[in-house]
Amino acid sequence: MKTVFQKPEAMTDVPMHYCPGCTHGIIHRLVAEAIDSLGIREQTIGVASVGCSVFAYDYFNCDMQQAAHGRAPAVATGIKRVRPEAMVFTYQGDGDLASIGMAEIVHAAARGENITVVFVNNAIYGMTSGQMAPTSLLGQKTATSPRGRTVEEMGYPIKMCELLATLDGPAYLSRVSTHDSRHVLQAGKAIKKAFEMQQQKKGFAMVEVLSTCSVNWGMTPANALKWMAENMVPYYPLGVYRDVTAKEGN
Ligand SMILES: Cc1ncc(C[n+]2csc(CCOP(=O)(O)OP(=O)(O)O)c2C)c(N)n1
Repeated sequence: MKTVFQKPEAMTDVPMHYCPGCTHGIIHRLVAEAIDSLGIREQTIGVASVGCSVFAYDYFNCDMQQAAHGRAPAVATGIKRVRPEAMVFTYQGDGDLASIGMAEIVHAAARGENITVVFVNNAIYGMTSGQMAPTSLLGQKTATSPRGRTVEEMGYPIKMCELLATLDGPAYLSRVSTHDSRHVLQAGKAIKKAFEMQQQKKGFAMVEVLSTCSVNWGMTPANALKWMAENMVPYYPLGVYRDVTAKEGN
C-alpha cells in the first residue's frame, strides 16, 4: 500500500507533552520536514531553549544541545564555529528570545552567524503559566497584566523581525503564522529556506512563527487560532523582512 502520511524521520516516535491547541507540535513537524527534505538529519544539531519547548531534544531525531534561558544563539554560535559542517538551529520562544535572550539574538544577528533560528512567538510565557512576554499585545490579559497590557505601564510589544531588519548582519528574516493550513504550508517553506540559507553559507536566518497558547490565553483551541488571526497577524505583519538571495536574483 502507498504511504500517504508518516512521521518525518527527523522526529522521534514519542507522545508530546504540549497542551491541546498549542502549535509547538506543528512547528516541530515543519522543522523536521525541512530537515528531511534537505537530507541533513545526520549533520543537524539543534539547540533547545527554555520554555515549553525545553523538551525539544526528546522530539527531534537529531543531535540536540540544551541552552540556558535566552542563550541559545550564543550556544549555537559556539557549535557552528567549531563544527562548521554541521547544520545548527535554535528553537526559542518569545520569552526566551525577546526577553532574557534579547542581547544574544541581536548580537548573533549583527555578527551574521551562519545559524538558523526558529522563533516561536505565542505572545506569552507559556511554560511558567502565562506571564506577560515582550510580545504580548496591547490590551492582552496575562497573569502579570491582569487588566490588560498598557503602553503607560508596560510599553509597546517588540517586533523582532522589524528590529533585526535594522541590522546589516541578517541574511534572511521572515514572519509566518500557523493559524490555518495555508499559512502552515507557507511557514514550512520559510523554515526550509532558513536552513537552505545556512547550507549556502549566507549567514543568519530567522523565521518568526506566530503560535497559539490556548491554555494560557484562556481560550478553546479553535478560538485561539481565530484570536491569533484577528489580533496577532495585524500587529505582526507576515512577510519577508530580509532575503539576501532575492537581491542576488536567486
Ligand atoms: C534564567 C531563567 N529565568 C527564568 C526562568 C523561568 N522560565 C522558564 S520558561 C520561562 C518562560 C518561557 O516563555 P517563552 O520563551 O515565551 O516560551 P513558551 O513557554 O511560551 O513556549 C521562564 C520565565 C528560567 N528557567 N531561567
